[in-house]
Amino acid sequence: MSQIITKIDTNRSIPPIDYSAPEKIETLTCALGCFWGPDCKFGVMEGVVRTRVGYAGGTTKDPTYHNLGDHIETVQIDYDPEKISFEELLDIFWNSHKPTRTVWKRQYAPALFFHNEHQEKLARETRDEISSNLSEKVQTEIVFFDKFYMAEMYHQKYHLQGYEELMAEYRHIYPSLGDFVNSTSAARVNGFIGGYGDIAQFEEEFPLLGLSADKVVFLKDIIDRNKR
Ligand code: MHO
Repeated sequence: MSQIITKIDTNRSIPPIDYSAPEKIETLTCALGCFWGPDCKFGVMEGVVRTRVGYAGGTTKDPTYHNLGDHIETVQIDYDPEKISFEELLDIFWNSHKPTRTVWKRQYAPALFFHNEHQEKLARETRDEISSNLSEKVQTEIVFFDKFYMAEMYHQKYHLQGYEELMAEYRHIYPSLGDFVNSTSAARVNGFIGGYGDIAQFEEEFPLLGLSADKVVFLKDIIDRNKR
């Protein structure tokens, strides 16, 4: 209910990209080392609705960043299956790490946490295919998704949170950090800042991001610098 009230508050303008979410949403949960990067990489992709980072894959109850136990830094992506497929996201997963590399710390182990049989089948098939072309053993874990613990707020959209100029606007739009984390606009902007997406995509999407004109210029400068 409070969500709806937020959305009709005329003092704040919700970014157009956040007006509505698709009816059908699917989730991908995976680990690719430090979760700040994959939060950006997936967050910028068209079809990705929202992202969050957290901990999964272990048995320790209520892990925190400084008390992770046997959990892994994990990113969770809600996406619109009409716009992007699990296959495409899985492809990015495999292309974003070296599956044969020995893991030096469980916190950074690559893993795919499947949510259903369809995801499991595709994950195992692609793993076998990759494995058949390699002489070394694939170390990447493919395991059933059990539980995801949300990471501390300062880890969410980490790169974006580093820019006070932009955060001031987001705080105005989304006084609650939870709404900020769930924002597609925030996911895209975090991704652009992290070095993903390109100027062409930015030119197309900036009118939907809900940023003021000078912050659009500010962000474009960051993207330009990233690409140099
Ligand atoms: N090397 C990074 C890892 C952070 S990530 C959330 C750092 O400590 O700055 O594990």
